[in-house]
Amino acid sequence: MKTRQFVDTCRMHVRAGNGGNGSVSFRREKFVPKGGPDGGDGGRGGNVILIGDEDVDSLVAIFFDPQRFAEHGGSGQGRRKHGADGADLFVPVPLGTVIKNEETDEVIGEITSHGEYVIVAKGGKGGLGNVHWKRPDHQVPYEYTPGTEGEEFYLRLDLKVMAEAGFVGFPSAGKSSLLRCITSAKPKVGAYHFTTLNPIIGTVVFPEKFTSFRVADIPGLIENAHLGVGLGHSFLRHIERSKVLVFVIDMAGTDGREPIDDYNALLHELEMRDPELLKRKRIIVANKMDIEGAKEKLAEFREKSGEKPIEISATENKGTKLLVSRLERIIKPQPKTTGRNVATVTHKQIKMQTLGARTLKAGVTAKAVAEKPVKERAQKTGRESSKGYTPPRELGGRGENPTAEDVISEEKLKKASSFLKF
Ligand SMILES: Nc1nc2c(ncn2[C@@H]2O[C@H](COP(=O)(O)OP(=O)(O)OP(=O)(O)O)[C@@H](O)[C@H]2O)c(=O)[nH]1
Ligand SMILES: [Mg+2]
Repeated sequence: MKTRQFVDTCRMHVRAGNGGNGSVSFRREKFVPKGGPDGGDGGRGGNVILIGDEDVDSLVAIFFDPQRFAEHGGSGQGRRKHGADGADLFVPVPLGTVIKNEETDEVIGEITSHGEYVIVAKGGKGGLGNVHWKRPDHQVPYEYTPGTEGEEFYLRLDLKVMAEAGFVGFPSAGKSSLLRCITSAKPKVGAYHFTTLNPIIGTVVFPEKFTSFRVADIPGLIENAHLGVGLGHSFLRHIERSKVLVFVIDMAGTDGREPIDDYNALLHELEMRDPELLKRKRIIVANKMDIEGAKEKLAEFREKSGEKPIEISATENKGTKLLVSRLERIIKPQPKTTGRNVATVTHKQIKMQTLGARTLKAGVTAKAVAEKPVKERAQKTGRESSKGYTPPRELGGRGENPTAEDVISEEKLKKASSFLKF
């Protein structure tokens, strides 16, 4: 069966939950005649949130399941019961995901670290129940507001793999063999060109230091890759953010190639992609040093290029330790913090932020909002109690929220639901 394990671009259809409707209800109870209106508010719809997860490597899960819809808010009910809030939908994405609106091509956000998130579709607001319209001269209100619709978008996700080191080299130079030596990744190795068809990420782990860094092996580059020859040069975007580029050169000159020509061709291809890539730190690896004649070619290469490559034999696993220690010195990996499960760690914080979002001013951090006493926050946002919401002035209320058009009038309601008996 043909399987697909790596996807670096995909479409996604997101829809946040609608807000629940406000309720129209009147208190009916023994010994409480004409108990008055008691219709509660609707709950808010769930948001769709993309969250960075370092354990996710590609967009394949979204590619096969592109429609992600969050839960709707529940409707309000009698006895002033507030409808349930729709649950937020968290979609884990790999680090390095760029999120674009497909229609406008506008970049909505970019996720580059573990736990970082972007709310891509906001849930609708819950409607108001009829309890908000009660006045001494309007004791039987039938007004309410429906919940607003959740946002809906078509997105384009593009992945630029976030690996600290990236391998570049001609096909069959031994990039995948080298990745096998220094990480536990198991990319396919073959004695034919273009064995690797998509980027492979491996992790170099230092268990005693609790650190690690990631290395990307991308498909081979050849002359004129920027014109689309071979597999093209679009894979270079996966190493665009690498701190260090590792040039893997076949020093044995298999197929009659000259190592120095390979090196110059690689530099040219990088320049055609982005001249900035030439300023990146680079390590040159002279691979296949076990093959006869490699030593002479290396001497020639050194002379012509002025570089000092690291001598390696990937098949015999020689010289790889030196490469790893050089990479470590440049990358300086930091120990990771605990509590890596993004969904559980951040869910609470995000909820706080989305609830407090309307009171967030410039310079006020989400943390400060989260630390404010709940009551104070609730009164400001009008979330915990319904006091914050008042009908518009035209309808006898004190506030501006909601507007007159939002309100379903008594007349409209009766027309629509003449069968209802209140
Ligand atoms: N003798 C020798 N052969 C090597 C060495 N490294 C790789 N090879 C061989 O070279 C061939 C290609 O190796 P790969 O690791 O698949 O090369 P690659 O650069 O990943 O190639 P693509 O994926 O096609 O771009 C395989 O047959 C390897 O066994 C080495 O150090 N010494
Ligand atoms: Mg390969």
